[in-house]
This record gives sequence, structure tokens and C-alpha cells, in this order.
Amino acid sequence: MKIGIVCYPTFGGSGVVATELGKALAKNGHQIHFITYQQPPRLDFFNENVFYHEVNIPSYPLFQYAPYESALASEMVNVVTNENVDLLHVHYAIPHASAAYMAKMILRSQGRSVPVVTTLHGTDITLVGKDASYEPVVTFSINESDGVTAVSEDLRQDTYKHFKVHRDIEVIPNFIDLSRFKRQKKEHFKKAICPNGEKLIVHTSNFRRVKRIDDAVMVFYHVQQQVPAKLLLVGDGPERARIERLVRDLGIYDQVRFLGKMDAVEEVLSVADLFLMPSENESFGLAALEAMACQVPVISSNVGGLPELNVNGVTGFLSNVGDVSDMVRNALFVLDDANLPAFQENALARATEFELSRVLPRYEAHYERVLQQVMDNV
Ligand code: GMT
Repeated sequence: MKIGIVCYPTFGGSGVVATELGKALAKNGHQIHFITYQQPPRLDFFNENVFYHEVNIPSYPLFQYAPYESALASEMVNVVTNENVDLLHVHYAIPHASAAYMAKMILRSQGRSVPVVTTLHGTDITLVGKDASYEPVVTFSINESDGVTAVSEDLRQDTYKHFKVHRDIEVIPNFIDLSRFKRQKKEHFKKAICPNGEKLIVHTSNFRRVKRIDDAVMVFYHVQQQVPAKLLLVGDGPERARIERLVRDLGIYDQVRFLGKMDAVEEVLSVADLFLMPSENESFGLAALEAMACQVPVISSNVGGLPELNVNGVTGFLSNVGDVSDMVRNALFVLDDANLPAFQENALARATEFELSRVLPRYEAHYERVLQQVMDNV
């Protein structure tokens, strides 16, 4: 099959999922055409089945805001026409689903039919999408997609709750490549960060408010008063400067390292003892799955799709959003040497249920169904 994939080429979860899905489909013999405004971070290798088409957004003095959606739709039309693409799969509804609808209509006017599959990832529904500025377009483009998937049951329900969507949404969870995300022997790295055998706690995110990084820092602040520990903060974003100030004000700057954006996050996770995800909302929590695959138990909030991933008392613990005291209690329990090995084992066992080879066929089956439906309707 020839598939056009549209995503945000950033370190965000939706871009990572789209890129990894494209790579896996290419390995399975499909021809994949990525259509984005920049090369996605994890697409830095050669594969004969992978192609990259950059969306060119010409600037013009008249534009205060460059019309990205039009440029994207035009590039989709070009790629489908020139490469004979069978299906477009867009990740993140805004503005990818509406741009795909426009491309589909243009192609239809030229006598070509190309189905569109939209994957909802989270903030496109729970945060940005339901804002009145976008809602009508998001509702319309979800309803007009030929296939719609959501990364958790919670996100599926949220979509029905917040939008007048009257079509099926299939839940296809995020996935993990266990050949890459696995616990590696990195003792020298652990020794360098924790020379005195401290416990290593990790948080990775795009440093946005929704991640509640203050809570992660506060959990660490209380934990390190009882157990010698270090905190690694991986990622970057708008909250970074504020969080650095908080860490300084709490007097724990020597125990906290800001690592910035990292490609090889599995190396850090390989030496971690605990992962923190206290988010305000999280439709799936891909970063937590990456941690679990590296045998790292997770202390998270109980929102969104997180309870579908992190099993309370088994792979870590779930707490109400903002309940730092509960998170501290749970973190201390997990970090206890008598408890840690069981949580590590359970985390990996749970991550295995999301192994790439189990989830990939579900996307392939979804594509087949959508293509069949479109053929039946022609
Ligand atoms: O979390 C973010 O702010 C990034 C966002 C994205 O679009 O990349 O992540 C969302 O999609 C991920 C991949 O499906 C999910 O694992 C995240 O839970 C989801 N984020 C939120 O719902 C806040």
C-alpha cells in the first residue's frame, strides 16, 4: 500500500507515534510518504520505502499568519497525484484533518479518490480542539474522515462528549518498539549521576503546563528528604525557565539535572528507578510506556488514558491530579528495595502488551477496511 503520513515533526508524542508507525509500515513493505514542514526527529536514516516531502510555506508581507493549512493541502494533492498514494493518514486533528479534507475534495474534482484516516492524539480534542475557535472545523473534519482512530478509550469518549461526532472511532493504542526501549547495562552512566547509590527519578515531557512539572519537582523534593535521590528532567518547552527557578528556590539544584531534548531517551530510562507523570491531562502517556518498557515503574495522575496503561499498585500508582502527598507516599513505597523488583517486572510485562508487532496489524486492518468501504461506495 502507498500511504501518505501527515504529522507534527516535533518531539511530541503524536509526531513520534506517526514517525514510528511509518517506519514500521515501511519495514512491512508499504511505501510511506511523510508530508511535514520539517524532517521528523526519528526519520534520520535511509529506507527504500520511506520518502519525505517538505511542505513549503512561502512568506509574503501581507500574511501576519502564513496559510500553512493551504500549503499542506496543496502538498498532499501533489504527493497523492505524483506518487499514486492510496490513502492519507493524518495525525492530530488540527489542522491536518481539515487540510486532508480539502486535499480530498480537490483530488475528487480531478477524478481521483483518496480516503483519509485521522488519528486523534489528545490535546487536539481535550485542550485546543474544543476551543470555540476550532471546534466547528474539528467536528466537521472528524465526521468527514473515512476512518478515525483514538489512542485510548478515554479519548474516544471525550471526543463523543465534546464534539457532535456521529461516526465510529476505533481505539488503537500507542505502541512501543521493545527492541529499542529495553533496559540496557549503563552502569557507568548511573554511577556518574548517582555516585553514592542514590535512587534515580526521571520525568520527560515537552515542558508544557498540562504536564504539571511543578508536581514532579515537589514529589522529588519530599522523596529526597527520606531517600537519597536524584532527578533527571528530559525535554524542553515553555515551562523550563519557571521550573528551573522553582528547583533553585527549593535549594535542590544540585540534585536535579535538566537534560533538554534527547533522542536516545532510552539510555536515561535504562538507569532510572522511577518515572513521574503527574499530568493534568494525558490521553495516553507514551512517555510512561517508554519508561515501563525499560522496566521503570510509573507514578502518575489518574486522568485520561493513564489508567488504561499504568495499573494501580501493579506497574506503579495512580493519584488524583495535584495530590502530591499521595504521589510521595506511593513513590517511597515503590522505591523501597523490597518492592522495586516486582514493580519493575510488572512494568515490563504491561509494556509488552503494547508491543509494536501487536498494534501494527490493527492499523493495517483499519486501512484495509477504509479502502474497501471507499471502493464499495464508488
Ligand atoms: O502531550 C503533549 O502535549 C503532546 C501530545 C502530542 O500531540 O504530541 O501528546 C498527546 O499524544 C501522545 C501520543 O498519542 C499521547 O501519548 C499523549 O498522552 C497526548 N498528550 C496529552 O493528551 C496531553
